[in-house]
Amino acid sequence: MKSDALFLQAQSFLPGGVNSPVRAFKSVGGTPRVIAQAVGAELIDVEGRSYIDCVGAWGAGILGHAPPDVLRAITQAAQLGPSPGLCNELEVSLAREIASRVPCAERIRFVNSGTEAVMSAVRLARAATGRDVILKFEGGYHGHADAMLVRAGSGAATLGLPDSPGVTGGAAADTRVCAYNDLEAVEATAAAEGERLAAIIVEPVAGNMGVVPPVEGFLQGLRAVCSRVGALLIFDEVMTGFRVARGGAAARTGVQPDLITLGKILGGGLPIGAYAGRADLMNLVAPAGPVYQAGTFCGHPVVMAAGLAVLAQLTEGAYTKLESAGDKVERGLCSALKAVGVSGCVQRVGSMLTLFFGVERVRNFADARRADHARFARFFQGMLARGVHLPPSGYEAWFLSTAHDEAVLDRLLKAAAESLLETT
Ligand code: KE4
Repeated sequence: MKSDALFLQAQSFLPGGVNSPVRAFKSVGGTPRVIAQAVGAELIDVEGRSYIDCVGAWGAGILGHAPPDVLRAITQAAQLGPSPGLCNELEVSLAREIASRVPCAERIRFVNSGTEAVMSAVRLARAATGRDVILKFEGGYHGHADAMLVRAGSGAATLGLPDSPGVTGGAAADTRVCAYNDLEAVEATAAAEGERLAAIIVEPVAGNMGVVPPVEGFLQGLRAVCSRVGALLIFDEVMTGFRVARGGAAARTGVQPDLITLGKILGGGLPIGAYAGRADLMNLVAPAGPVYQAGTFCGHPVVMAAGLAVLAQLTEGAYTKLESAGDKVERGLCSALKAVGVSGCVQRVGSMLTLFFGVERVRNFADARRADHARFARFFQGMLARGVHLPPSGYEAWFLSTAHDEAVLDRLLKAAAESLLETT
């Protein structure tokens, strides 16, 4: 198999044969498929085999792969010359578009990844409050900056590395961790930390321990705690931004953070991150203020053009379609579980969802760990053999796109029913 040979070669040059750990199929077994092309809801590997894609570029691919308008925008911008590393008009246009959708985003700074966005937002929160302590949630994944690699989710959880070697005690000393959805624990930590608490950072819909929605009142509670103790609330919407609603989770829940991080969808498939928030906070960022953050490729015009092209297609109609696709898959999976008498649950917000085996509900990382991940691995292989590529970890979200039409969803659910039967 060509993928095998290529993946073997890759391991001679790339650690683990990949450029991001979760791609290595460590928790599901087997060899990663080497993808040669992606279009719409379809991935095509180097053997020419086709798969329905539920990885969705880890959330970025909300319009499916290679959407024509986005490709056109990228080509046009690229033909004007690559990023000169100076000011350009497109960065202002995209910032204006974001500000029109995301109420708290009065000022925006573009960076090149979600990690950079979170790292910068945390630095800004510490500078703005003059405080050091950051509270995150177990199983929350906010990129691989040192202070965030404390009981982290996503690939860190998948590989059993939630606290990575190389992160010094000093770097993690000011990071506190609570269980997701546990407002009492947050209240206790806020009381204990008092005026040391700079910020709470939260995925307003957790997507890196599998999809775990906030329980009623959780986000509102975080907002109240932060306002009461003078800490900032940071919504990490790298995944949920423009995914769960036109204005992201802040718009969907009505809870306004002080700072927000964005990424993935915003780049139209190209590398991007952004942090944004109230003008009085963001104007502390250099050169408007003293908080330093910089980047050669920040605001790259080709990436800005891709982002504008994606957002232009994310109309209310698109979200209606995404919601309907998510609902269909959720209902189909639940009835397939029932038909074969397999215990499990589907947790979903909009077009991001996770099928957990062996548990009835997942409210936090401890619940997610209790799920039957060995069962998921068998199911993953069954789906792959039937031409459906799920994210290769039970701690990830499946993503649907506007390219996942009825016929694609029917094929996906047929493969799921057969794979469930086979792996019972
Ligand atoms: P990046 O640095 O990977 O662009 O973004 C980090 C990040 C920050 N915040 C949230 C909520 C995120 O989900 C992510 C990255 N998500 C993972 C997928 N769960 C990226 C996939 C990977 O690590 O290969």
